[in-house]
Amino acid sequence: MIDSTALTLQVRISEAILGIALIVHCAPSSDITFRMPERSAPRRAGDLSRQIERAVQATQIDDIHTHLYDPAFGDLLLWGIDDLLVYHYLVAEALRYLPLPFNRFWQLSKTQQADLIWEQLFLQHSPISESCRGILTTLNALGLDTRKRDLNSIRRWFAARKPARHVDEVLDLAGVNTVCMTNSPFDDLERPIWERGFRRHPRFKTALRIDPLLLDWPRSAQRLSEWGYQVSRTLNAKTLGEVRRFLEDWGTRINAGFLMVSLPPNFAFPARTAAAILIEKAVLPHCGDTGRPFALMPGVKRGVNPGLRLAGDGVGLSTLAPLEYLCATYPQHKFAVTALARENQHELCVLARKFRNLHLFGCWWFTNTPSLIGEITRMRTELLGLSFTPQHSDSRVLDQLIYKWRHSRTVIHQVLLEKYQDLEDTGWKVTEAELRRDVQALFGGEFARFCNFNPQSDVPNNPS
Ligand code: FIX
Ligand code: ZN
Repeated sequence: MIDSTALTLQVRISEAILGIALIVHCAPSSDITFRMPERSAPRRAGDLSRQIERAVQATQIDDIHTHLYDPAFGDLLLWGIDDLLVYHYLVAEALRYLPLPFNRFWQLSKTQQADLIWEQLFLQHSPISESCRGILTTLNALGLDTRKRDLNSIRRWFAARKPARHVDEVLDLAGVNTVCMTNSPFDDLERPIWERGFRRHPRFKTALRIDPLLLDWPRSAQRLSEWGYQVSRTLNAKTLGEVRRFLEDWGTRINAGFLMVSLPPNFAFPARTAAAILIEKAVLPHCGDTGRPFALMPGVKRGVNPGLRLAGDGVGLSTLAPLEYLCATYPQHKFAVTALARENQHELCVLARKFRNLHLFGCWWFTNTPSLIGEITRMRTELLGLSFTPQHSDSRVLDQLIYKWRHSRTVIHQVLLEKYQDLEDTGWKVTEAELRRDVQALFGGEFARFCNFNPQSDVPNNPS
């Protein structure tokens, strides 16, 4: 029921609007026509949702950060149920329940660890965490019956897979076109394979990872010198020149798309630390010469609980002043950034509005959960439109591509639906071709544009 005061108010408002409309319409110097909001034949919400879903499902993704390896790296490419179960995300969750000293857990074989994790996280408790649910999404998508809860039959199914075919089948099932690896010359298992040379799989791209170089210089100095670079522990001109030669050699050898480092929350720049000096005097000159972007991943506290090994890293709020300084001081350089702390996301968006040499990507690690992907993606669209990359998978096990992208696609679809619905409410109609264009931008197109873009000029370096 509408009471009479409300009715009177409504009539007055309508009259006022009509009055304004007449004034605007009659004003001779204006070509603006004030119209009552009108929605001509609005598309039904269900139709819009289906069109967005089609675009989100059909668009092949370029996954810009994973820890997967080209199949030529043999056992370094992890896949199958046991690797899925011993993923460090699940180890951290299982060891909360397991009444076992950490070192006893690490003494077990991979199969035994996987058995324990399955027992604790899937049988003793319902598998509702994001990482547990991910395994079930993956198995279900591969056609396995999750209702049976039969780990051994799942193992038998994977054992019958041919690895070479499995790679392409998983990429196809995940709707992923290419994955970018994390390539480290400091990894003793990986380095010799690059040195020997191999035939590259066309769907595996490269990024040069330099955490040890920047964050553990004394040890890296020793390694570089073993590899024939004339470096001393002191960061003098000769040493910095040799570090540049090292970056050049490895950037070329692996054909790196960009350089990458993860950083602790208190990373400082400029500063008199080895990391800051190396960035200023070796990494940035290298990026300047080659046009390679530098990807920074701030916010990780390594080894908060070392007994958990890879599962023992934590998160901290980063100071973003160093990033602001980098973007402002090196406008010709390109910085791709994902921050680990939820609380850093808003400041990062604002920073990206100020600096077009800054590209935000992904919901990294502890933020790769449906609720946080939704929140962060919504915030990014509201502040940056479509000029960011909402997600990377960070997969360590091939089959994870299936769930990480299924779950992310679902959330990205929801956010886009809200955003396009808001547009439709104004009368604006997005065509299906425009939807596809926008989703392609989000799923790799925008990152590719950023990589080819010269932030100093008005036109892309490489218009294509
Ligand atoms: O530094 C990184 O690239 C992180 O993604 C990893 O170190 C981390 O262990 C991980 O797998 C997160 O997803
Ligand atoms: Zn990673």
